[in-house]
Amino acid sequence: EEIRIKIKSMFKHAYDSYFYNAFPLGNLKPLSCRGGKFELSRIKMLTLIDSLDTLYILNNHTEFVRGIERLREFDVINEGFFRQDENVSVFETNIRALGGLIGAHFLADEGLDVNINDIWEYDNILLKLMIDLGDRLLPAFNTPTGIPYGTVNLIHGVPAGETKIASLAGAGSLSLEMEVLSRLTGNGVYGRVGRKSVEGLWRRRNAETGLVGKHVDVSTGHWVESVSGIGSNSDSFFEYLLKYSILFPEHSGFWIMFQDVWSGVEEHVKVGVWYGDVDMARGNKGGSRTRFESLASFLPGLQVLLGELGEASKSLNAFYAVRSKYNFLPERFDYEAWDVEGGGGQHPLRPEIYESAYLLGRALKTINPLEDAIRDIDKYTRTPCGFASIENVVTKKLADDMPSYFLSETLKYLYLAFDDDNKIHDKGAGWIFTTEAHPIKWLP
Ligand code: DMJ
Repeated sequence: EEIRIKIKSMFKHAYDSYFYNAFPLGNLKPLSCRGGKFELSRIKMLTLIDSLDTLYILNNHTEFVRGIERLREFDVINEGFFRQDENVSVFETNIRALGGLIGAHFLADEGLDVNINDIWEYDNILLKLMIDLGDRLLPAFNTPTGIPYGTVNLIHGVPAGETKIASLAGAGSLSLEMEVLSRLTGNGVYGRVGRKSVEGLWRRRNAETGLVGKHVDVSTGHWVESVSGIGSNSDSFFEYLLKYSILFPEHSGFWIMFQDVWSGVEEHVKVGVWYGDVDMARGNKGGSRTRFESLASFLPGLQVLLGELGEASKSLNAFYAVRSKYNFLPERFDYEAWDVEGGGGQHPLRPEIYESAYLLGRALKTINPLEDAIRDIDKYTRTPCGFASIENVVTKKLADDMPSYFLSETLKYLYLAFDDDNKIHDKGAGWIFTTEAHPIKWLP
């Protein structure tokens, strides 16, 4: 109970600080105590949208309702919440904003243990905002391959001269939110474009190794970066293939696609417990880069979903050894030199290692020792107005940024790891978390 209270108070500090210093801007700058915009999705109230379902899960139902009402007000004043003349990353906007609205909608609509409708009448306002946003993302998918552009302007569509190069994770991690939006609205278009983009990427895997590259040209479908790996620019592509196949087994193609590419990763990328980047045609026979990226620590969580608990424990232990060296995972770590890779010492408050620890802890019915992680976050990253990313894990120098996923993911997973009775765990209810930790479930 003590630790849950601690995490709630950390969340409150982060959330209140955002409100006092940054709202209605998207992000908080926790060193200069002011608001800013998240460079890749410069939309208003982004941190609020990303935080809504965490508020509910941490039992702050009053603020959850107040937050939704704040979105409604802006929707009225702005004549359309997302009528904002901003070029945004399709991926970041999908996972943070669309996913945030979806998670909050599920909880407002049916709730977990508390039915919000006892204190306030939910009228599907979030669904209205989702449709507004989903429609504004759609122009990005209009390419010869179905693989979407990385950026779209929320009013004018794809900007003139926009790069045709998209990342694997960026183009291939839109399927869950888009499918849920289709099922919520009865309009199949969102789900179709989401599926088509994944299939477009999968079809272009290497015929020998099954591996996919990290960057692709959306008009020709040619890989422009043939490096293959599970970390940066790739991670959630694999996560979404698996989660989609679990949540929507009626689309059996997703399990087949997952097996195709994941068996390639297991055979041609993995070396011991590490998955360093390789060339997609040669795999690790052509050598691999001895680099572990913090983003890749979603891996034990994925192994848990696959039922590979032994493998999950091994990889989590390896990643924990890196974390223990610096109290935090650096962005890039050379596991041969056993040192931060030059220039890769940042730690932007990422959740992946805690997410994996949470999932493995649930599967093994133990609580992973996350107290030290919570203590370190509080000790090194708390500032008078929020929590700050770390510029360098060695010196612990801070950076003026509190990413919205710190509230939507990092603190949520840490809390849930210690909240055994939370209804979100109920097996029968079938909740699954998106890559931004927004809870979703199957719908007909
Ligand atoms: C989040 O936005 C998501 O987890 C995404 O998949 C990766 N980057 C951040 C967290 O690290």
